[in-house]
Amino acid sequence: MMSKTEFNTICILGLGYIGLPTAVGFANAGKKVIGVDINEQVVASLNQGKIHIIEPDLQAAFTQAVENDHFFATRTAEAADAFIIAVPTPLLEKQPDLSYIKNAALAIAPYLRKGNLVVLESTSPVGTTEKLAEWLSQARPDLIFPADVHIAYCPERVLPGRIMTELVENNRIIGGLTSECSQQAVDLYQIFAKGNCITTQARTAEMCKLVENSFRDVNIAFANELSMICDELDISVWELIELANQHPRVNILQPSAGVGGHCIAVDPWFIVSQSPKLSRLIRTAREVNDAKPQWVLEKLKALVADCVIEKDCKPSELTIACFGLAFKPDIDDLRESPALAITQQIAQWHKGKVLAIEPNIQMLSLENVTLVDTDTAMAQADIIVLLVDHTPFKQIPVEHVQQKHLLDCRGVWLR
Ligand code: SAJ
Repeated sequence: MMSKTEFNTICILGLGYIGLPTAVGFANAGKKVIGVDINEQVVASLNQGKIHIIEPDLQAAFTQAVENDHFFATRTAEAADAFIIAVPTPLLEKQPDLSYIKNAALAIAPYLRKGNLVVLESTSPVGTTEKLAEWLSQARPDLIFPADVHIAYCPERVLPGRIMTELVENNRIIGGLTSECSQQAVDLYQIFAKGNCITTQARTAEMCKLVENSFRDVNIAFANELSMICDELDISVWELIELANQHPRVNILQPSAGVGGHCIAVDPWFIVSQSPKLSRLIRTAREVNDAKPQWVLEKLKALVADCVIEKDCKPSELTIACFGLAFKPDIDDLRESPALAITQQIAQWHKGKVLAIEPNIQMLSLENVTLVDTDTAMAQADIIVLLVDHTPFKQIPVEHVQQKHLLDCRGVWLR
C-alpha cells in the first residue's frame, strides 16, 4: 500500500476557464497555489484581485483565495509538489496544436524534483500524455519519467456556467502512465473533489474526453438534421421530438441554430484527425452542425422575401430582430457563437435595420446591429429570428409575439 502523497504547493499552468477555477479549488482547500499564465494582462488583473473570465461564483471564491494568501499569479513557473497543465490545444486547420502543452512542459521542467506529480488537463489527442513524458525526459535527463516524476492525464468535464459546482461534484477520469501515477493524481484531486475519481490508462482517459463531446455533437447533429428534414416535410420538429421521446429508449436532443462553444464543435476533430478513415459518423455530424447556421440564414432570406411581398415594401424598409447572441442559453459568452455569426451575416446582407436582443450583455459593437431591449424589438421588428432560448425569452407569452414572420430556431414561441 502506497503512502498518501502530501501536496502543499500546487503550480497550475494556464489560468483560463479550467485552470483558474481549479486553482481556486485547491487554494480554498488550504493549499498554496502558484498560478502561471503567459499573458501579462491576465497575471496583472489576477494579482489585483480581479478575474478576467465570466463564470458564476468564481469571483467570490477567487477573492477568498487571494485574501487568505493562498494564490498568486506569475508568468514563470516555480517549484511545487504538483503541476497541473491546463493550457489550450487549439485546432489549426482541423489538427490539434500541441505547442502550448509542449511549452508548458518546458516551462516546468527546470523546477521538477523527484516525487513530483505532473497532470495534464488540456483536451488532447490520444498519446499526448506519453509525448509529455518524452518532452520532460528530454529536458531533464537526470530524472526518470514516470518513475521519479509521476505523470497522469485528467480531463476537465465541467459545463461553462456551472463550473464551480461541477468542478467539485463531477466524477473524474484519471489516467496515469502507471498505476502509481493514477493513485497520486487521485490523492491530488481528492483534496477538493467530491465526485468519484475513476482510474484508467492515460490513452483511455484522453479518448474519454474526446468521446464525451463527440457523443453530444453527434446527437445534436441528429436533432439538427431532423429539424431540416421536418421543415421540408412541413412537420413541427419540436412536437415530433417530444413524441418520439415518449419511447422509453429514445432521447433526442434539441435542434438549434448551430453548435457553438469551445469544446463540442472542436474536440470531435481531434478524433477525426487521428483516425480519418474510421471516423465517418463523427466527421459528418460536425459537418451537419457546422452547416446549420447557413441553413438558418437561407430560411431568413426566404422569410424576408415573403414579408416584402406581403407588406408590398422594399427589403430596406424591413426591420429584423435577432433574439439571442450567446453560444447557448443563459450565459453571456459570445465567443464561437453561431447566433452571433448568423446575426453578423444578416447585418451584412440586409439593407434595412437589424436589432439584437441579448439580455446577458450591456454593450455590443457589431456593424449595422443595434442592441435593444425586448419591448423595443417587439414593437419595431417586422421579422423575428429566435436564435437562443434565454430564460427571459421563454417567459414572454407567445400571444405577445405579434410578428407573423418568425423563425424560431429553439422552439420557444410555438403557435
Ligand atoms: N446544443 C444544442 N442542442 C442541445 C444541446 C446543446 O444545439 O440539445 C448546443 C448549445 O446551444 C451550444 C452547444 O451545443 O451551442 C454546446 O453546448 P453544451 O451545453 O452542450 O456544452 P458546452 O460546450 O457548454 O460544454 C461541453 C460539456 N460536454 C458535454 O456535455 C459532453 C461539458 O461537460 C464539457 O466540460 C465542455 O463541453 C468542455 O469543456 O469540453
